[in-house]
Amino acid sequence: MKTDRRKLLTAMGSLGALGAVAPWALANSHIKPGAKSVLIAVDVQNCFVDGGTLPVAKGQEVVPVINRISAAFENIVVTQDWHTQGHASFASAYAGKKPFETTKLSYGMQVLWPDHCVQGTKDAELHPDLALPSAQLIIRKGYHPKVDSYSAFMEADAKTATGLSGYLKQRGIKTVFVTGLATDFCVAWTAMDARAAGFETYVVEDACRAIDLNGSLAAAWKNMAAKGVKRIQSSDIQLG
Ligand code: VGL
Ligand code: ZN
Repeated sequence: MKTDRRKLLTAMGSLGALGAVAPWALANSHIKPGAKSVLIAVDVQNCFVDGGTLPVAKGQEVVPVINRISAAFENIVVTQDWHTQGHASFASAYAGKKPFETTKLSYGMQVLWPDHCVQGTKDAELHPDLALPSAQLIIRKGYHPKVDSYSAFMEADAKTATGLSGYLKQRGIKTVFVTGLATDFCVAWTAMDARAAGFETYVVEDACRAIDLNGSLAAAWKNMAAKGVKRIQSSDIQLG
């Protein structure tokens, strides 16, 4: 008798716990992007995969994931990191500086990178397996010689807009899904600026890979969460 009751209480306890979970969290593929959603594929370029000038570990793994979920989107925007030679974000532009060190520029701290994604080079081309033929806009960023731009919306000086926010708003877009490279730099900054511009914003975690420099990945997720960016997996997106 006593044990039965305990069993019953245990069973009720787990039912209670189940009841506390939002119903959609139990089902897969609960997010259906509509006509007012856009998929942004950030910087899926030769530069950021093996053989590139700033390879992100397992960077190429984002390609099939992005290709697959693209079927769910009517609207797709692609970005390209697009630097001038001798760009201010390159360590080689400063005597005595090495890649992954930092320096202070007029707009604040700048991480210094290896020379990468120079305009017109093979390194700056989109990854050859990225298959997004219906993409409507390619936005290039980081082309001002003295200003970096991790974000697809706003350059690092925090005042020069790329025009992407206006483009999306004029097209009636309300929701942004961010994917690509790198999670903790261009993806995170793009997602946070999308929120700041008023878009509902998702980052599709398994459609991104990170550089993770001195804890930058954990910091990026924390900063994104604080700004209301939602973290999801590609399996959360309903295809077709
Ligand atoms: C990126 C570092 C420098 C990125 C671009 O795409 O995340 N990271 N330039
Ligand atoms: Zn760059």
